[in-house]
Amino acid sequence: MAIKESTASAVNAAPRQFDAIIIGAGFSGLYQLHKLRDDLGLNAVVLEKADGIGGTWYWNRYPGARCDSESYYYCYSFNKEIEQEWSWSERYPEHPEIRKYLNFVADKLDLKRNVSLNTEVTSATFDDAENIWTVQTRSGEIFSAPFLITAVGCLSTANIPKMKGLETFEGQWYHTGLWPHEGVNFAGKRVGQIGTGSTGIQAAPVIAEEAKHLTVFQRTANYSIPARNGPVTTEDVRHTRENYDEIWRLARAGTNGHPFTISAQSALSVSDAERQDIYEKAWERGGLRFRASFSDVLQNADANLTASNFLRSKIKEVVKDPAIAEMLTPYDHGFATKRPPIDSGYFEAFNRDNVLLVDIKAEPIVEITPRGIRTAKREYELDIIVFATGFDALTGPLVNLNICGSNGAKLKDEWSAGPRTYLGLQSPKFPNLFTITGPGSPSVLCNMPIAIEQHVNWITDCIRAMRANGQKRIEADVDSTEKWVAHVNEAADATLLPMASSSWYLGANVPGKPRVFMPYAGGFARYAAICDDVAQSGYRGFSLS
Ligand code: N01
Repeated sequence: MAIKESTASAVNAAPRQFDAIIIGAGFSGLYQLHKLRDDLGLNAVVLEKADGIGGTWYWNRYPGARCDSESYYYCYSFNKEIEQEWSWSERYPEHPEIRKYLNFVADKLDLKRNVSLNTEVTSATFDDAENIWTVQTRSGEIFSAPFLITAVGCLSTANIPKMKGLETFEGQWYHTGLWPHEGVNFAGKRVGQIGTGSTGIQAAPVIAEEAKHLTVFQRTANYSIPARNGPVTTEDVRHTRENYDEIWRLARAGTNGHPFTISAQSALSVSDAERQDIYEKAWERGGLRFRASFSDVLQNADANLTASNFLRSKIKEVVKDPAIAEMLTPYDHGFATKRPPIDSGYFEAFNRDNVLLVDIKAEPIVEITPRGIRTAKREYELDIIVFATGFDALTGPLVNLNICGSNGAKLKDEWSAGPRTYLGLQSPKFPNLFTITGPGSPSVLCNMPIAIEQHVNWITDCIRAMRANGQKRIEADVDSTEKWVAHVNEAADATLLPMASSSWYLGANVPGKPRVFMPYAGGFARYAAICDDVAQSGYRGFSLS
């Protein structure tokens, strides 16, 4: 049974003291708790806003929500028993199965007793004299600890566009990242979906099957690769279990934490026929691995164009109406310069009689009316509006915690021109605060569990070393942070990633957000080696006392 947050009586109570406070009970918070409690013997607590564990997967329950990484490697790698006991049912796990997995792990390691559910952190303040973080919660309860670790996820702050008239809408509206647990009954309903990112591309075909009518409001056309989802066979499970060491070795050795290698050959080094054959095979195999077809899809614009053109031709093959196919074809960015979605029947959905595509660049949304959505051309009558409009990614979940560091420095102000971190792990003026998969680390460019484990292991080793040396305070230096921020930009600029002007990697999806490329694009293996080297050097670039 998890710790339950006490309510009114807790107001103004003395702080509950811990060795470490972890915010968030998803993949990262749970593993961090295990490491600090079971390896270091610390009195650690996880504070979780929701009434269950799961983090991102607790909230993302929209129709079609499943993982785009394959199940056999979208999981922890630190525990052999868990590896051997758990088996996935599908190539891409659906959201309930991921929550089931996390509950299985939490129960197996007896983690829930140190998780305080229904505990929303509203602020965190550092005391320079004592080197202590004090965390306040929505109910007024106070927690304190020398170490504060944010495990709040990268895609956990919903981006709900401020659309004129939304409050007048007489139907129901939902954001995909805050989906009602009881589900939404689409039967007989006219549904409008705004957004065609990874989420919208997963949701649209499922909603189209259930609803009377679906109107998809598209701002930017997107590429998508078929997922080719299917059941995991007993043979698959056996093979995975027997080969886990090699699977993890491959995942950690690569760029994106996936257990496959990117082809060594350039897309421009082969004949047209050979290239077409390679892309066709990758298309048939499905999934994110498509972008590993050639070495330079994300490095060379001409190489990228070959992949983009292949995928554009596929849209025209699948979608029967040439005018709709043309509207669905992206021309403003190259394939994979934005996070590439994978789908189960997305383009096919536009062949259905009950699905309509509206290009809101050609006819912008003017307002939400009591009866639906009015564009510059006409009103679309709707019973339900689904906002698949993404997240205030990476920085949103951190800035919203109201973090106040050394000498009253506010994270919100320090990051007003974009996030400034050293290794994505710490920021100057915020001593003893560690961020798991924060901006400036590979995070969202990576298979998340691999990125999470690397960060949790590094943070745990750092705290272990500090305790062994009698050190009480660690803070990223300004100089090392400036250099790291410059290196993050340099790594992004060595790829085609910054070219997608509407990418959430750049913060472009949130009006007013600074345009800064946030994740580290230098590759997971390279990043992990840098972190290891910093640790071995005695934490170069940090001040310890
Ligand atoms: O969000 P997005 P998402 N008016 O930002 C549009 C991960 N994920 O939730 O492109 C009209 O990608 C916006 O248009 P534009 C994955 O990393 C993982 O789909 O900005 N439209 C876009 O079409 C993914 O990348 C899994 O012009 C507006 C869409 O809404 C990330 O989550 C599964 C708008 C938002 O797309 C985010 O994906 C699903 C406005 N005001 C997602 N504002 C897994 O497999 C935004 N849009 C684990």
